Amino acid sequence: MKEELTQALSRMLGKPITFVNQPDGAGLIIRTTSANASLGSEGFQLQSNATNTAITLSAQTDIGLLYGGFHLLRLMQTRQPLIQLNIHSTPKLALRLLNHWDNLNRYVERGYAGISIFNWHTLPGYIDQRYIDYARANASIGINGTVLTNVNANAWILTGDYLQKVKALADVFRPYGIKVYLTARFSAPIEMGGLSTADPLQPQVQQWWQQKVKEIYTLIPDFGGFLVKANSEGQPGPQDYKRTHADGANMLADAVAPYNGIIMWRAFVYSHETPEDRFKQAYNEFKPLDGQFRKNVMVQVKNGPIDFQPREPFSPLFGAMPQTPLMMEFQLTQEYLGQGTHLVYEAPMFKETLDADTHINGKGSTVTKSVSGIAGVANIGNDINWCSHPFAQANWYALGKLAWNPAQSSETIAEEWIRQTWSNKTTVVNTCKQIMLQSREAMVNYMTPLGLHHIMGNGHHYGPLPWGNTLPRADWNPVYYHRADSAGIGFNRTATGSNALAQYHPAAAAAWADSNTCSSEYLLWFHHVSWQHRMPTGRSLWQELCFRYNQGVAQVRTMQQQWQQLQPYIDKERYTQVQLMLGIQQREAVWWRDACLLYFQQFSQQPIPAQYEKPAHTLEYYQNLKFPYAPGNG
Ligand code: BDP
Repeated sequence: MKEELTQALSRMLGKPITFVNQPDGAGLIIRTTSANASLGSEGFQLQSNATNTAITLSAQTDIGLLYGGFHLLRLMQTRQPLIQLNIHSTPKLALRLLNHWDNLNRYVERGYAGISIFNWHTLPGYIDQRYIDYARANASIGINGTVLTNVNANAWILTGDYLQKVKALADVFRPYGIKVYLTARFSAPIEMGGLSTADPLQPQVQQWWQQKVKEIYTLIPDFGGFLVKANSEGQPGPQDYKRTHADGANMLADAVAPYNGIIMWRAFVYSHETPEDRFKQAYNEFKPLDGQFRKNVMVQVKNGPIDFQPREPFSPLFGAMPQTPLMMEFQLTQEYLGQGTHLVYEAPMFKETLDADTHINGKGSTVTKSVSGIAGVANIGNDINWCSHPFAQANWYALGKLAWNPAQSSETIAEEWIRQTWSNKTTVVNTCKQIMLQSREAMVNYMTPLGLHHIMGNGHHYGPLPWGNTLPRADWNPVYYHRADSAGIGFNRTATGSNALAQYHPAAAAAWADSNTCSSEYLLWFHHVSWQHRMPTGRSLWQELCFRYNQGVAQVRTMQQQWQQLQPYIDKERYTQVQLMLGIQQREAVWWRDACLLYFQQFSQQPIPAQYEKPAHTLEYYQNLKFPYAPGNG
């Protein structure tokens, strides 16, 4: 902390900083205190004295002091007054994690910012300054854990050589309050241990994991534990042996329990057989297991029931497993959100889920109340600015800030980030804020308005593919999700359809149950409605669809104009970078709009109203586009 304060303060104040052991009452007084138990192990306090000549930073631990030090620096950097400070801050959630989907060969699954920052080849001998800066950046926003490896796991991370490398990273991260976690490949006892089975109820399998865990904790005494993706998308798991998710999770939980480790067991599952409605899968598999998990197991649930779409209703698992601690999984990397080139500020999307009311314990039972931690699938790579798009860092920032305090508004977080990243000038702050705060809604409008979902390209998920119907599993195909036909469009998830709505508390379901009162944002998530369906705006559904797609394009054009106004205030390099990216975003918004409207028009049989731009090409043209260069194409 001393180092951080010295570095930052000497630069901000333009003079050297001195530390003394016997303060004379003025300046910054730093002390650890055991008196204030309410601060816990990570909280801090910042208080001015009566004459405003001194500020006292106190915490119970060094990590608390570090968080408090960063807070003070943030106040200074964002030009907040430093008089009459009386701040008492503790994290609302205990676990605040990044999940890297980084493979051992440094390819980042769904990564759009270069290759992995973790260079397994040169570790442990070479400690890249980046590891230290990574820890500093994370600590400055309260992140206290990181899963280094992809959920589609490779057992080799658990070999002795790799563990030495993991230890080197853990040693770097420790002073910054960051614990290291790994993904565990369920079949590792077979692949590495030479066993013939990975059945969690077999004693030799249990022993293998116990030995492995002991080896890890000998090297890394504060190792956090494992994140596991099992029996999902081809990953091995306990069901391969006719055991349950609880059997698998508990076996690992028992192995790490003596060392206070935890298991984060993912609920992102869908069965081998094509289900009637993929929406219902995670709930169907996990809800019955509530109460069967060990105390140190957390079930990690994606924010929505399908898969990181531009807008999803909250997953019905939140609130539905009262005996099991849940982790929230958000995706920072923009797999379905324009990937590396679209400016999308995700905080409003995170807030939408966190603030949603599950009604489980009466009105006001927000999703936040049902989680013990938040994980963000990292958007970090070895690009020079970490996240590639200059605005993508805001999503990393927002994740940390919201995990510390989910009550903070998207706007406050945006403003803090803008002031620290771009400038404290009012025009820059206000204009960037406008751009950021409308960006997510713009993206929903030009990609998947009114509750459309999963209509993007196969595999790489780049670009529109509403006509997609060629994959072997029905629920991998866009047509499965939008169900457009001459009668209408949307997925009927009411009692007359798949009845996924029944997975919610009746009071939460009530808001979506009737197509005439369901909010437009979620309409096609839950209803198959006719093209003539009257929307609250007075337009027909078809007209509303045309309106929204065009609105999305208009919003991106507004973002472009707003950015242009900032040219005098932004350095040329970053100005140009954002300008060019917005150009791509605008062209892709037009592409999404035209491809989707032309395709859906085949069913609606109605014209695109005359006030809107006409598509530049035929539907066939869009259907024939190929993208061998799309990231994730294999
Ligand atoms: C999907 C991604 C895939 C991940 C999977 C997961 O397309 O790359 O492996 O989620 O979360 O969104 O496990």
